[in-house]
Amino acid sequence: MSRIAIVTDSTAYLPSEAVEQSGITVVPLSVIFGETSYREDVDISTASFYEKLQATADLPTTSQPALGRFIEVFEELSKEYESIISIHLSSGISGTYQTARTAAEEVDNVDVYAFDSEITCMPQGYYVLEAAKMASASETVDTILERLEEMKRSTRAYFVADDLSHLHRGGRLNGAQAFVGSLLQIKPILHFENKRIVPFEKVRTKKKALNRVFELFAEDAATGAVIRATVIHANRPEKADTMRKELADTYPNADIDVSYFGPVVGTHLGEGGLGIGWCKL
Ligand code: MYR
Repeated sequence: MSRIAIVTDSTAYLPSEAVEQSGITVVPLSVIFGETSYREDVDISTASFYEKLQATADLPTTSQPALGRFIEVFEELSKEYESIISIHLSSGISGTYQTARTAAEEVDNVDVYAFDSEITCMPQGYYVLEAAKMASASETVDTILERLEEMKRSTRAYFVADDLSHLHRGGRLNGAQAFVGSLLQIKPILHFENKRIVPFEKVRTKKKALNRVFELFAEDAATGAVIRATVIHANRPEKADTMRKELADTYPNADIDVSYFGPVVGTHLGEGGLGIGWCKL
């Protein structure tokens, strides 16, 4: 039995087999349609979420897990583990990490280390999988946290939304004041800077934006470094698979998968969003 438990939140959108095999505990965030709250991947699947989104005029909102839920999870794990590493979506876009930190202070019989991934989706998932692998190899908390910081330094993610108004409405788009009058006309490439989502470059069409994201990926991949990458999509699996194949054919040094923007992130990014995230191994 590993002495270190790994916890994350649902926005890592990890495949359920990986979660089960690695013994990871996932705390869900929720999407709210009208009066009804759905924990993502528990009460609502990603497919049903996008169906519901297409059928509703009242756009959903999201909420982070309650403090009490984190306390329950940490207390339960304290029965079997000495330490917990709890890895969360960027503190610049959600209060989840801060809530996990507060819960960590409330529990007595286990050491909880909350880790701000400063990103979300599968790039966050890569930290979680690495931490779980290291925990099962009996590495120490310090070694695992150092490795996660090292991964953070080489992690990149660039993404494009079909309609920026969702991010704007939810208050998750920073540094775009200049674009506000023309939110529907432009397709800026977005990325994380200092934990927040900001425009990286202003581009007029989605095609040009995605080509530029390919170029940014190429700058790292062309060095020959071993790269783990993910093409992330908001209900565009075929497009994501085409992108994955194109990248995999060009860069054999990159291990590329396809992942998705699930309900909570999809609420803010909107259907049709696409991106690539990667880190050097
Ligand atoms: C909450 O209610 O606390 C959740 C807020 C989630 C905000 C998500 C914003 C969109 C993130 C796009 C990420 C792209 C990563 C590659």
